[in-house]
Amino acid sequence: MTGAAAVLELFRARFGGAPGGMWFAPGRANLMGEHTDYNGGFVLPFALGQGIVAAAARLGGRRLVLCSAQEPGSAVEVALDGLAPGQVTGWAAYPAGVAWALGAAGCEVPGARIAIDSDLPAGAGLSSSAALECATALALTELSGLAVDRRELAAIARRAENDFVGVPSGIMDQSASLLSRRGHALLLDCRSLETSQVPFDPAGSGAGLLLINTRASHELTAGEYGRRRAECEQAARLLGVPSLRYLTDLGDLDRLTDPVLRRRARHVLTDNQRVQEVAGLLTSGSGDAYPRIGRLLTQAHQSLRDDFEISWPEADAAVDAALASGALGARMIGGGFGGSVLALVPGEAPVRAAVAGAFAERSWTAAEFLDAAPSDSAKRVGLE
Ligand code: GAF
Repeated sequence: MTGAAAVLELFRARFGGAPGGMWFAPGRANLMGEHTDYNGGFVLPFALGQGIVAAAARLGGRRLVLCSAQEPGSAVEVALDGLAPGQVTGWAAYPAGVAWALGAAGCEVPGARIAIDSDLPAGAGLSSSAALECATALALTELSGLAVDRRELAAIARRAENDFVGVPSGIMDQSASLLSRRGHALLLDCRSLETSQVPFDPAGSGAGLLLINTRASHELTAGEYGRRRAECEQAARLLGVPSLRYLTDLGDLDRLTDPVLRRRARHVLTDNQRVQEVAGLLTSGSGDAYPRIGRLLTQAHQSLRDDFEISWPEADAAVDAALASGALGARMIGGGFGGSVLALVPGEAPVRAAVAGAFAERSWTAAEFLDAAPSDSAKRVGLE
């Protein structure tokens, strides 16, 4: 049993009765633009078919009662009145943070029971946290009949993560979960927050997307993410620009005397350019678009590995094995230090075999291969 049926069963078993509705929010993969979002730059993510389902019902009294199929143990109860950052920890901080951020945005949040289920592997860098926030945000607003614009909802979900959970992430993941469209990647300008849907159908051009969970778990709260963000802010300050987004010329970087800051800024500048190049290639529909996008993916991996220094051994080995077995390109995705690799492949089988072999040779836990179909954004769901 999966998806809506499983979460409905969980709701009935834990709370009794039927939910008022069920909402699905997808995880994301990112085609291009890593660590560019909080630098006011460009990103090009797409929603996955996998995500979080929340079954929710209104509850008299000002409290949330939360349970999750992935978190055995008793339900977590959160009082809504006087809710403040620091009061809730662990997985429940994400939905509680959304209730808090909605309240801070002037949305009257009802008491609710919420049961949660996920088919996203945890720690795989596929934005299970943002999916949890977005499923909760849709559930709480729709249960109370509030129509909140999706861009605003993304900002609210991000605020939950930044200010309630304490992770200094950008706006990419929540935007991907709430604004994506099937068969498209979402081009997001993180400075103006303008978006456009870029047709993205590799299968239609004889290429496939393979998502490789390296099983090296990633943890955004672990400090390195925040350190990279601080380094970027320092580089922007030294260069006299509001954010690294304003850089357009590699020559500008010579003014940074610190080699580490220079490398960080170079990654952001070149990745912003790669996002625009990939979006241009996809829009042009040119015959060699996918081989060229593949090469850009691999360049991005090199930049993330050497300039931003956030790759990890399993990702490097997966990228090398994918390229050696015919992939058009491959790169690590997400915040770094663990998680997944995205490969653009002419055929999956040789790449799967090569990656599996590379991991077995090193006695690493076997990698997991996942579908990466550009999918629709969060929505209310029923039982199929
Ligand atoms: C994580 C963050 F949540 C995003 O905002 C983004 O910065 C990403 O890492 C790196 O591109 O997913």
